[in-house]
Amino acid sequence: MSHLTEGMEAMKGLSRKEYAEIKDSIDSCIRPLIFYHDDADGLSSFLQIYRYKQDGRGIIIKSTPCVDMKFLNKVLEYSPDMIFVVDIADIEQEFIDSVKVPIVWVDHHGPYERAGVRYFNPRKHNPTSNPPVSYLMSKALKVKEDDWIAMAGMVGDWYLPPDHEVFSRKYPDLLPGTITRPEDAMFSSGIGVISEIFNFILKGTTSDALKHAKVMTRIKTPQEILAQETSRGKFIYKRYEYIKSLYEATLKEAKKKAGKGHILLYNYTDQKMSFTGELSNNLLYLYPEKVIIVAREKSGEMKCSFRSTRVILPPVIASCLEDLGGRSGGHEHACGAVIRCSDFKVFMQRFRREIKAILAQPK
Ligand SMILES: [Mn+2]
Repeated sequence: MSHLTEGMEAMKGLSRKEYAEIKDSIDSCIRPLIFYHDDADGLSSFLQIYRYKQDGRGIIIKSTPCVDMKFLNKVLEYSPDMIFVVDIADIEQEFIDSVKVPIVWVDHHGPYERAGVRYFNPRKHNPTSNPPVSYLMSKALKVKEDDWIAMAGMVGDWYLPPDHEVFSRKYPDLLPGTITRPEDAMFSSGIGVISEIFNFILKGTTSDALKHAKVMTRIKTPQEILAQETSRGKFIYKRYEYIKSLYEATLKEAKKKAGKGHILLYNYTDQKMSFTGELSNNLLYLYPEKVIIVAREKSGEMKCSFRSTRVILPPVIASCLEDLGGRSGGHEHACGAVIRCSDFKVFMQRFRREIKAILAQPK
């Protein structure tokens, strides 16, 4: 192995200096406004900042992962002295130019070219590196009591950190030492349940989600929720159970779509709640050989989530979308796209053909 590749291997996250800069900015502000993605990784990243600081306000970014001019009033309303943006793929340049408040952006998508922000993204060093933001935040802040919050975020993003054995020794009930694959942590461990709780309490209306996220800022231990030891824990668990029952019904329908083919396509319509990300992860776990597409129909568009263990998805999706004008983005083996309903059939014809050709090549 050359020195260069060794260096690349070592660089899975951010540099020591960058972690220190993130921590310093959190230490130096007094009224942080924190924008975060509406999933376990986003919530975990928010919670780590808020719990460390014991102050601030969180704003959940649902649907399109971009902080744009729609959110300017949130900034004016709270008048923060610093803005944090965590686990959000993009920030509109106009928003950056308009807020007149320092912005610290920690993310693992893209990277994008933006001016006037302090942008921390491991993909700027190594384009194949993709540790969750909850991992980056835990490396920056190193709060021992919040290690379970950090791990729930990572596992929710299909990731186990290199030192997961340390966590297993401290919390054998949450992550048995026998578990070494992130998907097993996600679907068959206590910490996986916490991840699912993080994902599920963010469902529904924004005000419901915020209410539950706020209670999460005060929870001391995972057992408080899992064993419903306190009224706070009970409050979180009850909401989780309710959403879980809705989810299970949808998953049951989706499993019926698994046939003999290479592709499992499940489409559904739900006006209130999206389970698209969770369903596609769960289906990939159950059918690891298949390319998974979960598509939710809303307002004339198909909001799709793609998963595959083998195919590098973004270029395939982009080429199938070429003249159709949809949008797509995400990671190599987990990504999303929005496609007009009227174009979906054509898209799927192309996609099936492409996938068939790719899977026909030797591994
Ligand atoms: Mn996310």
